[in-house]
Amino acid sequence: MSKIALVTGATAGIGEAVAVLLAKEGYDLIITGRRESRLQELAKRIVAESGVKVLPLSFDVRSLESVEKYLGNLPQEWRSIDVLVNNAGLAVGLNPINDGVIDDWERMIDTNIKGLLYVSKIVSNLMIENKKGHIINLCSIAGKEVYPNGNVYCASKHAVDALTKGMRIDLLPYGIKVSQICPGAVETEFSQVRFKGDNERAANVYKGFVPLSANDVADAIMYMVKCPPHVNINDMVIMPAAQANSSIFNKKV
Ligand code: NDP
Ligand code: 8X3
Repeated sequence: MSKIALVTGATAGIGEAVAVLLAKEGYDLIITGRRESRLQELAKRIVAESGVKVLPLSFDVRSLESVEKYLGNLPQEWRSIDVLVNNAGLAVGLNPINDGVIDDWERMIDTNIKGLLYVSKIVSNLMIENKKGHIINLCSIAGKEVYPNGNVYCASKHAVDALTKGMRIDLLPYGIKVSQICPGAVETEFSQVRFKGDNERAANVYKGFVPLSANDVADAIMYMVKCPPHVNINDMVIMPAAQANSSIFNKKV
């Protein structure tokens, strides 16, 4: 019987890369993201390249109503989800707390914490029904450490770190694995989003060293996915070799 994986935020970056790798492993895929046309294009590409089934669902994880509408009413053949990658997330702004933009704070808290919770509640109940499952949360080095002006983004990822631990305890009796991955700097659309389209500032983040690629992180996620049933990777911190912690880099500029 084929296996099913759900990847949130598959329209770019890490989510897109892991969706492609899961399909190569033969998983049928539910992919989500707000950008409908990108989602449809990715679905077509994956079907052509890997021949698996793909269900693209375009919605905003911040909307409980939408999450319930799409994930709470999955067609029967898509309800037996084996792997959930809780990837949709973002940083918006990089300001000191006294100069924080309330709307930026709300976007990060609503997406990174509340969106992850809305998705996890529905999918963990499906996994309990099916008596199997593996949830992998995208945390960050920002969920382990705090860096200057990272305040609310770091807090949202510290919340993911705590939620991963809590979910692992609560879902243990049902045989559901819960893991997280905590990457350092990965060159994706992340900094373009953080700096609101200031692409020069975004590109500067990755100058002078080799950052992780979305594929590097996707490979590590696939390692977690492919562990035998009795093995779970609770937590993985993955960094560029040129990054010691959240703020110390060996940049050649
Ligand atoms: P990208 O910006 O490249 O991709 C983010 C993805 O999340 C997109 O597919 C986007 O889709 C989706 N997304 C964002 N907001 C929402 C929303 N409200 N509803 C649904 N989907 C949403 O960034 P990354 O691939 O780098 O980030 C993926 C995850 O990895 C995030 O959780 C991020 O915090 C984490 N991370 C990233 C690191 C990095 O350095 N890049 C390092 C550590 C962790 P769309 O816009 O179409 O909705
Ligand atoms: C993304 C990595 O260090 O910019 O989570 O917070 S960092």
